[in-house]
Amino acid sequence: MTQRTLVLLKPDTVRRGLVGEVVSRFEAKGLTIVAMEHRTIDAAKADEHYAEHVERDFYPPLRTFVTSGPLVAMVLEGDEAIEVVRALNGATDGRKAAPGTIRGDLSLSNRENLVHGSDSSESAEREIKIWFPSL
Ligand code: IDP
Repeated sequence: MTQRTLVLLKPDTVRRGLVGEVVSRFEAKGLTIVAMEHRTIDAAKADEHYAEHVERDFYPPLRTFVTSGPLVAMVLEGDEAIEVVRALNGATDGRKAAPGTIRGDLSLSNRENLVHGSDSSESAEREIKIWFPSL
C-alpha cells in the first residue's frame, strides 16, 4: 500500500553535514520525496509535533535540541513508507540501533539520533498537516 510519512532530519544531521548521506539512503531505497524544506522551528512548533511527549522527563532537553538550529522536514512516499522509514532509521537509541540503519551507523546518542519518522498512519496524517498543511 502506498503511504506518505513525515521525516525530520534533526538539527544534528544538518550540523554534522549528513543531510546528503541520509537523504541518499531514503532515495536509494526507492522512496519518493514529495516535499522537502529547510526550517528552524520555535518551541510551540516542537510542542505541537511532539504533543505525545511534552510531559515526559526527556522532553525539555529534546525541545531545546530540536529548536537549536535548522532542520530539514520532508514527506516521503512509497510502498509501506511508514514502516520502511522506521526500519531505515533504526532503534531510537543510536548506541543500540543495528548497524546498517541510519542511527546505527551514524549516531551514538539516544537524543541526537538524526532522524524522525512517523510511527503510524494516524501520526503521519497528523504530522504532515502540521509541517506541510498544503499537501
Ligand atoms: P522515535 O523517534 O524513535 O520514534 P520516540 O520514543 O518517539 O522515538 O521519542 C522521540 C524522540 O525523543 C527520540 O527520537 C529522541 O530524540 C528523544 N528521546 C526518546 N527517548 C529519549 C530518552 O530516553 N532520552 C533522551 N531522548 C529521548
